[in-house]
Amino acid sequence: MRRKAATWTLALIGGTEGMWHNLEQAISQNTPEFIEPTGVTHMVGMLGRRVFHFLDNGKQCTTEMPQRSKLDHRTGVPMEIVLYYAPITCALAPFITLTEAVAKFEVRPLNFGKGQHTSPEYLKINPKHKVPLLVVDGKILSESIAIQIWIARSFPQAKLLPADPWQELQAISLMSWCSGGIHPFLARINSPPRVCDVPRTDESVKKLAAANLMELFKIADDLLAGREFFFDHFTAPDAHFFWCQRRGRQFELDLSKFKHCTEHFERMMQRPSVQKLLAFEKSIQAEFAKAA
Ligand SMILES: N[C@@H](CCC(=O)N[C@@H](CS)C(=O)NCC(=O)O)C(=O)O
Repeated sequence: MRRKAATWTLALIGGTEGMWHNLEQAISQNTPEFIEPTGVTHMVGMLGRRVFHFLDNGKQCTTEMPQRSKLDHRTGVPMEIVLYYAPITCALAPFITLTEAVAKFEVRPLNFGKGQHTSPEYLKINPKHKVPLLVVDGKILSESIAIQIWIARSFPQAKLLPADPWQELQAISLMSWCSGGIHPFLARINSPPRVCDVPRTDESVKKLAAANLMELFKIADDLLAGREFFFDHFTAPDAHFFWCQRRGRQFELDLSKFKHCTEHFERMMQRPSVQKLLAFEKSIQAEFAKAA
């Protein structure tokens, strides 16, 4: 016990990536809420997943785990992670998981209002003209689910997918459902003419999409009954579903009858990663409004 606590102290003071990794491992194996006198710094608790509260010579201090880089497994050199993103979109989900992983990443916001996603430069890297798009050391990865799996594999300490192989597949299945089952109906409400060019049918397209979504949110509500998250802790599907639910609410679907979904949404809103995302989104929207 004393050796582990000493590791924590070192991690708090030294703060190299390896030390923080040790600290995190120590925390996952022990309860963080103990006081262990180890020289000058005493760990007294953990606020959220990454913010630590400790005493330094009797003075209360709070520190945040520094962002970590994904290291290239051959060279050991930190990899450059870039997320192409746009406010409101499903690119919010990988922003949340990268933040949960305390990953060091750069966000390149695209202004959809100005058509930046259909610019020749962007089409060169993503002919699908969509976000999210992840670029890792110049290598391009599209599609939310592949991106989420890459993040989960690259930052295993964040446990963004369940450890059990069958449960992991269940998580991938859930994300596929968010992306291929729920998202297309949300997209229809967002832009009915993209799926039906018969004049004066917009309202009908929206109504049908909303009815389908109600059925899908009911399924999610049943899955979330009696649980905080889809699995026994926060995982990537929670981030993806959070985005689906947020979009549904933005379209003023009445989701209030889905009690477990509502509780999940509120729980997600409390997470520091989501708070960070919302603040970031606001700043980008303000920037885009100025540029309009
Ligand atoms: N299947 C893709 C869907 C991505 C997607 O539809 N993104 C929307 C934003 S939510 C987008 O970029 N739309 C722009 C467009 O279609 O031009 C995924 O899951 O990554």
